[in-house]
Amino acid sequence: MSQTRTEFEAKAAESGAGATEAFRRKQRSGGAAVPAERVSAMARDALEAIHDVIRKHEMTYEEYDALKAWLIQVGEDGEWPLFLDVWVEHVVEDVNTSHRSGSKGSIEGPYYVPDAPALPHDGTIPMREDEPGTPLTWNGQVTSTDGSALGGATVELWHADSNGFYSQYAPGLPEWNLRGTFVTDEQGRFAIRTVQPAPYQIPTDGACGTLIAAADWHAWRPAHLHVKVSAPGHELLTAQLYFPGDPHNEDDIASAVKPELVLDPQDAGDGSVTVDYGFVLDPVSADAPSTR
Ligand code: MBD
Ligand code: FE
Repeated sequence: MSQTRTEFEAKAAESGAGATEAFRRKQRSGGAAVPAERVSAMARDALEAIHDVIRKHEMTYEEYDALKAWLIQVGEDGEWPLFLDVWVEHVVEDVNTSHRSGSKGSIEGPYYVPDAPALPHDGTIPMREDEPGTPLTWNGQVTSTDGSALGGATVELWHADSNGFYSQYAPGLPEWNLRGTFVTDEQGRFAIRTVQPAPYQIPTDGACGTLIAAADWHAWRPAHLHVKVSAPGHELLTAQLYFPGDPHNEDDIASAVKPELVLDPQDAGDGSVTVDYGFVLDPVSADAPSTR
């Protein structure tokens, strides 16, 4: 990768390869075996659902071949993580967090990277000296469902820049740009300085983009902040936060917006924006499904 390339030259196959590699690293450390009965039951139902679509629409052989060619392309472009996280993960998230009484979560998506630089409870996320975008100051508190403050909780934040690109998935950006790990103070509080992200368009030059163009859909997610919030004895909360008025809050391609996740930013009057938003974590209970 040459140093003179910029984020605007991002390629689907490059971000796809990166997301595939990152997923494999995560799997190695946390992959659990799925019992054969569940594999059998879910695979059979998935195949039957596909058979139903073929019968309902009387799929032609031309269409079957187009499907086969497209599936091969998804793999070649490394876009399985993108495809699954955009069109499937939101249901998995829903099923696995419905027991919670604390804060709503949302999907992780393909661009999380663990072990982002550690910062104090009050800190500025790593960014370029001339980082474009509206400065954003975010104050919040992490509590448990009983209202007690969670000091020493971890708030991992990652998001696209004001051009809609993620560090490590587009060229020309510093490795940890707009990625940081904050730790709350004794009152569970944090104060984060960053910049507002832009709406995000998934790569249009790969297989997912081919599907979007062929179906005449759009490729947009609303502007969003990604977080993972964790504290000992509590379930990990993976969430995304959104900005009011974004046209794509209503038609997110990844179906990951919930009304509870829309921020209420205030104009600070100096060209920057402040926002208050905190998290309530559910204590771990014996019968809760595992979530990451
Ligand atoms: C993203 O930035 C994202 O958050 C999701 C869920 C899918 C694709 C790109
Ligand atoms: Fe994202």
